[in-house]
Amino acid sequence: MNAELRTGTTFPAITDVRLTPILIADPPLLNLSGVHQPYTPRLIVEVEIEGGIVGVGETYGDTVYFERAAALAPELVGRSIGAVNSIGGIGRGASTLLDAQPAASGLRGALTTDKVRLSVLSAFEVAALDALGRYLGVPVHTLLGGKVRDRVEYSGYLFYKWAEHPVDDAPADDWGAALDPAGVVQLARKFFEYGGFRSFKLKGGVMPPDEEIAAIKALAAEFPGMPLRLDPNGGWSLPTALHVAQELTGVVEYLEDPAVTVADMAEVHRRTGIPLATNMIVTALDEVKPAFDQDAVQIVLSDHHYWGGLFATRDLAAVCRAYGRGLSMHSNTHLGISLAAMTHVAATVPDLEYACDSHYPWQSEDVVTERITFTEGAVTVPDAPGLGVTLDRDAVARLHERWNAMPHLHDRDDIAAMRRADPGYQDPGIPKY
Ligand code: GKR
Ligand code: MG
Repeated sequence: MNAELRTGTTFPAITDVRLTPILIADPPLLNLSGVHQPYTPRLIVEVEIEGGIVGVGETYGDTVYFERAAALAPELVGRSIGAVNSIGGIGRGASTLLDAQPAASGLRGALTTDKVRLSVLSAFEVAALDALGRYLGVPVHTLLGGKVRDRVEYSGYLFYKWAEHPVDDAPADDWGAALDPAGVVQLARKFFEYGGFRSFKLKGGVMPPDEEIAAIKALAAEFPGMPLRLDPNGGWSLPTALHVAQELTGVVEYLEDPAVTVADMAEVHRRTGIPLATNMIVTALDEVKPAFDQDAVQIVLSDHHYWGGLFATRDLAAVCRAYGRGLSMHSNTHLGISLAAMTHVAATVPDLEYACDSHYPWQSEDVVTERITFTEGAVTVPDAPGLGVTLDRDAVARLHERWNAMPHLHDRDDIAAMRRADPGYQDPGIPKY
């Protein structure tokens, strides 16, 4: 591309969009609903522009996302790469609750048709920004207005887990089992060695609440002064949530989704004063007002996938700032493309006071040629053009072959995965405790 194009108002058009669903190895991490499958779906998006530059994006990969992406992708073709904002309007329409809620999606609030659309468009937007950044020779954070920090802090995201999946031919991991307070502390030590994390989050809703309280207290004793969080994904009744909040006030920096309704979250905060974070009751713009009006949420955990992209994440940051709420980041199983996207946008948000969540340490496989590393709990903000990652096409092809070979795992279902270990297992429902 010539300099004239770069300085003018004409930008190359998108010529092709490629979608590749993949299955990536995932350890046996336990949560409210059950256990992670040995392999989890992700969708890789490649956006090619005139001149051959390709940008990459990543999003949730279950069937509902893949099908929507396939339906919307043709609408990208022909659009100018200089008009990334126009992507947000693709497929806009009335939003309805999805008839069949994919099993693991409930851990991030109710799934609507619009949340699926936004999750797809976010990957299109990230890929377009990657391509635009490569075309202009600037990093994505510059396209978002510029970074205000050079490093983005992440918390060490701990899970109760089994040592291995209870099925044949499953991927192995070196993290070991963590099923009691001593196991959780041991896991935290390993996480600290791995990435020097300066804060820890424990995925709760797994063990009876008093055991999880004991695990958090054991972490506090082992890592004095370190910010800690506990997240049962809305799995506690109001009395249980109040009990945990009373026990952990002053021990955790916040509780995450201790209850599942706005009213119960508001009650927990009103009666205990403990700060509450969510990635379940504020997951879309129309959920902001009721939760903020009732003071049910003090920190919103944004997820650029279902909020609709990196610009949408910055919009959410402005809303939180206006209401005096904190912002941090939610994470689900993801790879290096999404970690890079999270890091770019987080680098541009001025008042990011809490370390972001990331599942990335749990992923032994990736689709980028160089794994992203955590040093002293932070990722250095990439300054190379675009996202600053390179797609490993061989890895994508390999993981796509696995997706072809394992149709029964195309939709993440933690309940079904638990049933493979315990055929009589029933969905505990909410509240679990
Ligand atoms: O991966 O088991 C998991 C998590 O529970 C995930 O599904 C949640 O969406 O990590 C997430 C959270 O913070 O709620
Ligand atoms: Mg959460």
